[in-house]
Amino acid sequence: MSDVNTTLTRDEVAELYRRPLLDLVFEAARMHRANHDPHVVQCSTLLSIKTGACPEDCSYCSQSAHNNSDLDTEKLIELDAVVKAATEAKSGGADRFCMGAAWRQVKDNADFERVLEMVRTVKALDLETCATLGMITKDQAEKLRDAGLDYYNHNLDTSPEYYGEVITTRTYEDRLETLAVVRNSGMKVCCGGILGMGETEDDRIGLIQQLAMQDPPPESVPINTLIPVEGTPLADTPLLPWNQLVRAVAVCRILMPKSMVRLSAGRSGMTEEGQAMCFLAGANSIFLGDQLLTAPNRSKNSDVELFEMLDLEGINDAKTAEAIEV
Ligand code: SAM
Ligand code: DTB
Ligand code: SF4
Repeated sequence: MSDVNTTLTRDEVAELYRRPLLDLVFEAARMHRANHDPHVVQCSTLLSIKTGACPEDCSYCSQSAHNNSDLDTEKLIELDAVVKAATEAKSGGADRFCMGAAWRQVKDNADFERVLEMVRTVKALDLETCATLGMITKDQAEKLRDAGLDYYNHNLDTSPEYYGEVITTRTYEDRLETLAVVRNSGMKVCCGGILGMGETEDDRIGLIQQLAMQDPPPESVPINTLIPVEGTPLADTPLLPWNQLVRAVAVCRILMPKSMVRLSAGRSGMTEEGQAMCFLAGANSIFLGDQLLTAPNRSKNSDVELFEMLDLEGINDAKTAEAIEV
């Protein structure tokens, strides 16, 4: 029997979200321990394979041609550069590699053939593979699947109501359609959003409702907090209070008990105690490495120290194993 609640109401999600914080975290931790090893946090590394000059107008994004960030643009990179980055990611302790391209949609051209080759090569390095390339067709999804792509990332970003305040060049419906294409191809779905874009608590609840209502729910749920980027319309957005992030992580864990809940962009702006609370509430994946797609990430060394402090496993390199033994 499916345990997916496709009739989940906004009020049901709100009831969870607004429980006393420590009761909510306690329930999420219980759910986490029933479904996952609570001592393991999976590590992924990101690589931007095509950077900037994106035709979409996502108001948070450094890569949109509509925004004025001072980012250097770059055409689709060569296969060699991907092999180098993936090899380094693996020896640096990641077991998952995610490639992102600043495209509105995938086109059937030589670039797509090169991306397929990238996927084959990264998969052959024995890394879990994920890509986020914008909208894709059924045929493209099947080609990516056949090349060895495990997950396709496509985020809903926020609630249906707030979405139009953030992006106007692609609709919520377009996103749901792309997600259906991915799901039907047999690849795993990676779908989450961004918190701290000036949305209300009700919008955060609405986003989680949309994620948890999918049947089946996404196997992977990235929870990003806004990285404010100079030159974007959201550059001066007030910081999300940490307890809101913890609540969102906990509700995702309770409503999508088997999914990977990824504490994604924005960790650089968080305290270590705040991150610890997110791991307790069920987050079980991070991005490891000094860079996300275009923005800086926490340093790997500080994450090694954090994992040691919290007795967490998941950074798989020899140096870390030694450090943990000491
Ligand atoms: N162009 C593709 C797309 O949007 O479908 C893929 C790349 S896009 C950069 C991947 C995701 O990164 C976005 O959906 C968004 O959720 C997240 N993201 C982008 N900029 C961000 C920022 N400044 N802060 C937090 N998350 C961000
Ligand atoms: C996701 O939800 N977060 C990652 C991944 N999917 C591709 C991307 C975060 C990007 C953060 C901003 C940047 O580096 O440009
Ligand atoms: Fe383009 Fe993706 Fe950035 Fe939107 S989030 S502007 S689609 S790269």
